[in-house]
Amino acid sequence: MITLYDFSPSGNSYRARLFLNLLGLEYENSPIDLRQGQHKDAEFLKLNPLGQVPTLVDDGEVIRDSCAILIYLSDKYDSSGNWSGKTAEEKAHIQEWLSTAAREMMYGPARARAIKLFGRPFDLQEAQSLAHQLFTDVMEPHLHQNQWLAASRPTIADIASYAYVTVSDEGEVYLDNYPNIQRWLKDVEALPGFVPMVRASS
Ligand SMILES: N[C@@H](CCC(=O)N[C@@H](CS)C(=O)NCC(=O)O)C(=O)O
Repeated sequence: MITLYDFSPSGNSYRARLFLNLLGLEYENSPIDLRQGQHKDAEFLKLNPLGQVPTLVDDGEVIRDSCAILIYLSDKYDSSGNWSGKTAEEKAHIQEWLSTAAREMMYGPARARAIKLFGRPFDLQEAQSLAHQLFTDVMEPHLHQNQWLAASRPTIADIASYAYVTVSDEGEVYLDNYPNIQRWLKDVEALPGFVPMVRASS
């Protein structure tokens, strides 16, 4: 039995939730309310000493970190290898995007959103500028040439990247100048099993 500990407005949690649904896997959702500080409860810290969501438990195996969860689920439950990459080149390109999702995506669009929605104490202009740099220099040109991020089909690179791009407007980072990113968002949304991100502002 898979249990996902998550917080619905969290984009990192959404990465795991979206992928579980795309794979059609049954799982139990265990909400951890960050606003109530539940992620620092002793019971939860026993599972994930970092006190972060998402955390996934599968048959006693505890996986923390959204990208690690994507790797785990694809390796464990997608025997085709479509999601996790089939060649050295695909695997390397997927890893590039997972690293980008963990760094540039977090310091850019995710941070801008966290400042606007949750009052996190960072520099909004800097985060918005990093987001536009990522979109302008990296994602838009790549998606102008390619339908998907890391292969000729969707992979976990797309799932990791989609979460914070789709709600970038919640950090007042708008996608009007990025037609290829907008097209790619729609392509992800057309995947069978897709579930939308819970917009924190809704
Ligand atoms: N690298 C981790 C980051 C997880 C993370 O920062 N989660 C946030 C919610 S989006 C959290 O739990 N924050 C609470 C805290 O760090 O105290 C991942 O990708 O899952």
